[in-house]
Amino acid sequence: MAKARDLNIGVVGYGFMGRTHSNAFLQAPRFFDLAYRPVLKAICARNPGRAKSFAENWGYESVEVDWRELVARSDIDLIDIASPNDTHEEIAAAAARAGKMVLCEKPLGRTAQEAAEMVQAVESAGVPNMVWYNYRRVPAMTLLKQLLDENRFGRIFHYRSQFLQDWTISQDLPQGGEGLWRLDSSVAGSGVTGDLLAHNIDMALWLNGPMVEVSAMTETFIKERKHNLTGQVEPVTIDDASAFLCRFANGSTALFEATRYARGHKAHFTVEINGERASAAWDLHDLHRLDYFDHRDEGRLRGWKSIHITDSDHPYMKNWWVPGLQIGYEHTFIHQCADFLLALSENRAAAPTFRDGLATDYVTDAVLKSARTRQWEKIPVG
Ligand code: SOE
Repeated sequence: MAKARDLNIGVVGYGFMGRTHSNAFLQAPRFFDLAYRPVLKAICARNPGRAKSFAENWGYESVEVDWRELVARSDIDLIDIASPNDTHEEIAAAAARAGKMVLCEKPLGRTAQEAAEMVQAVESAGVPNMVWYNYRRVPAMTLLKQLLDENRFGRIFHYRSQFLQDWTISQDLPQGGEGLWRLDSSVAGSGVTGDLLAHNIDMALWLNGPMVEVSAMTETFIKERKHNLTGQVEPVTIDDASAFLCRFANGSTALFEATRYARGHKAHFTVEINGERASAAWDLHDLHRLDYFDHRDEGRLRGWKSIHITDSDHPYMKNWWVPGLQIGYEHTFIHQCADFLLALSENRAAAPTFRDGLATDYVTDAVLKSARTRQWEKIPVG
């Protein structure tokens, strides 16, 4: 293969997601045969000292403290937004206007309105774009998508999905500021609906097609918390738990739930799908297994099987170790990065695009609205 072309990356944000993305940019060309090689040109974050040590750790060539300076640089091809949700729209729009490719951490906007503006910005500039809904690239989930596309399930009756965590149960946990902005709705947009259910929804739209309508309820269990930025005890305005019923365009019915109050569950993302001929079930705590039931199997031997997704004919796995050896969470970002770079070299879009991210935001907006109105809410066709 010809020598890969450099693709100069500027990342905004050095938190948890800044790390997952940086690692993906470094590892993707080491494990996948790609026409582009990401070059970590600049990391941008407000604290210069910490940005500098982040740059040293990950091998960034330079540091910026103002994202506007980063976007203005002529040596940057791609802006990757890994900063809190309230920064996504402004940075993405400016980056697109400057002709940069734009990648953005999920959820795309705090609201569908913000996400729509981001779609408008990248589409009118004609720049490649993608949202980091990383769990689509868990090999078991990619395999499930292949099985559905091969129509092994027949008519789909049910879809079920949860994302359960337990890290905000303590009353003493403050809200807001670095590390805890997910508890501040002015920064995050919402609580678990935008943070966790967004993953369930993106996955569901991809696997099972568009949704038609939702009926939701949300709950905020702890009503007041100290705010890290003001030092004052303030009302909590995020949803701590969110659940909804939904109808899909394919006629299936569904149940979704996310919470940060399920004691004992850390990142229990589950997916189950029941069709006329087959069913499948998966959970993130055991991410390399897909449980599969095929009703067409011979009766005496029919049953649920647990497929260990580590063989070289499983999605992405031939690029890793030898059969039987597992990969994990960080690899989902590496796969997504590799898919983006492959799509770029083939001059096509890499999903989920910003338009796909908007489709998820339409659903999260409808979920929050339904919880307020106590009515079924239709999902806009996007
Ligand atoms: C929240 O705890 C969180 O980190 C989400 O923000 C991520 O998107 C999810 O993948 C894991 O949980």
